[in-house]
Amino acid sequence: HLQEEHYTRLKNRKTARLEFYTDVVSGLTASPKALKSKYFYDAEGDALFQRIMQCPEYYLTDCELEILSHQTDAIASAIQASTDAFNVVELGPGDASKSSYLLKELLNRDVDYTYMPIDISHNVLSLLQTTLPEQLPGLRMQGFEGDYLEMLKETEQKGRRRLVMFMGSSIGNVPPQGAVAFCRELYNHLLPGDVMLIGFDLKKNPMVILDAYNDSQGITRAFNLNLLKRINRELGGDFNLDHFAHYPTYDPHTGSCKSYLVSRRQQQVHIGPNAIRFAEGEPVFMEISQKYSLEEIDNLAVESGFVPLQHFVDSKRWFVDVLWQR
Ligand code: AVI
Repeated sequence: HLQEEHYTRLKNRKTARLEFYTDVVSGLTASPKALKSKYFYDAEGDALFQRIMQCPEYYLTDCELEILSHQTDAIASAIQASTDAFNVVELGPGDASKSSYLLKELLNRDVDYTYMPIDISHNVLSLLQTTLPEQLPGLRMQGFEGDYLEMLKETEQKGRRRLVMFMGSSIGNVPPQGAVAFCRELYNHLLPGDVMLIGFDLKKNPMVILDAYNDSQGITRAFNLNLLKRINRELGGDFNLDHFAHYPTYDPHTGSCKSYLVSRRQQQVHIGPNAIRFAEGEPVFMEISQKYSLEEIDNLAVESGFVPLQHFVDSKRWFVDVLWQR
């Protein structure tokens, strides 16, 4: 059994590598050039994102932590009012530092549930497996390794609804139309009565937003450049990181915060057998972090079939966790 598991993991790694390669080459030979931000998160990218979350400019994490730590009671009550027996699923739990407030409150209320984190990273899940039961005695937990939507099927349990948490404004990392498609997929993978708790970053003073993606220590810059480093290491690329500049933007009308890497000169980069030309000043689109208004979020719920139940905003009204029901 262990051998089989090991073999599947190796095989998965191989297909993942191939997909990374084709995504990168097609993205960089397209016009305009683009890379997918999901590839930011190798071990070094994970560590850089941890450091971003510690930056004074990156307000998102603090705001959402404030919501979960200060409004735990209201959130738990709203969930209990909307469903009977349920399990708690979390998409991309990280270290579960946000969700653990709610998990703890539910344990205190003697709610009988299983915590089911879903992540593509084996490391994330095995780390949680050791840290969480210590932190939350009595917690029943079952991790699911894989794609969010695929694994969501596996979390179905007869006679139990699900609370599905998707924190951290990860939903902002797809463009608004993609968010509608993703939420519709979620809807299709859930059952009537299931609820979602989703974190969204709100529109606010554009300077506050731009600063969050242009921190003074240059960690966000390193986070973007790290993808080039990853391409060099994993795909045999020869990017010179000094030849690219980090260019963050925010459009307060659309709420789209987009970052680019701009080629500082005319140059040619090789990735395996591919030679890729960059003009001087040519941008590579790296990431979107979409910001929403509360009204836009309610519309997104309705457009994808959900009923918006409640908003939980932080004291600055910079971030919201919303409760939706299928
Ligand atoms: C993971 N995600 C919600 C972060 C964001 O704010 O879009 C990723 C990030 N990119 C730059 N800084 C943080």
